[in-house]
Amino acid sequence: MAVPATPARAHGAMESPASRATGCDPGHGPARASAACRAAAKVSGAALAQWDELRVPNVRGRDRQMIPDGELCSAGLTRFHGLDLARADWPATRLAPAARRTFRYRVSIPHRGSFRLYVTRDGYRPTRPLTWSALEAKPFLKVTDPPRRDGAYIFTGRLPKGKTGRHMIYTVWQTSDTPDTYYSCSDVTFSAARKQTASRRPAPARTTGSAAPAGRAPDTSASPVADTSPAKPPRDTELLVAGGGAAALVLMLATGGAVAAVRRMRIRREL
Ligand SMILES: [Cu+2]
Repeated sequence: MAVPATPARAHGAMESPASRATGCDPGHGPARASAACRAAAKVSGAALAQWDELRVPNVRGRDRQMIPDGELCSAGLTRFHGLDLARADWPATRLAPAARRTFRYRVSIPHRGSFRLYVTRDGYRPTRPLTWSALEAKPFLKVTDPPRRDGAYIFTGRLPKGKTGRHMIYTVWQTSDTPDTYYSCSDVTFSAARKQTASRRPAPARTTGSAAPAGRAPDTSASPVADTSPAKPPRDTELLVAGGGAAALVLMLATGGAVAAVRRMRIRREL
């Protein structure tokens, strides 16, 4: 695979939540040592150093016609096919559903343009090749020409609500000053933060006297989850390291679930 000498004009990819491209960047990618990135490197080799080159010219919004199913994460580019690997252990960023969050889109050279962020539908399985039909039809966030700071476009938006577990955030950056559109796959895991669950619990207790069902799950759609979550700029450490494979992740989730269950039992006893 001959990589032509690239002129010093380049581009970008989603950095937070980390995309497969920035995560597996052999230079600085926070996930570069993971099993998934190493498997991707076996397929894509040195191409993974070009984390900002997942771009296709002249798409002009026809993403679904131009980028083939199963190749969304490589933008249909053969040299990046390692990023399409369908595996359960891609390191994923933990997100709280419906929370406000700051996104960072890393750029090597800026462009004008619009970002569209899509999330996968319920039932998404990372072990299947990612298809357009696995994504919700409409983006949950659209931003045009956001400000740029410290080598990244920064924008804030609300995460999709009602999501749990493993999902993909698919980011399309359609530039307006070049013919190119860029594509990024960010593996994420939606789970409500523990302290949000705790702080929400006392509310139903004050309505005692009524026949409020004590064991009912809180109505997350009505809860201002975002206001309780810190809006601090995301860092590399937010990556769930899936180094030991999916087992570690499952263990973490199972442990978290057990802790929540114990807390629920305690609260119910106090009522
Ligand atoms: Cu560029």
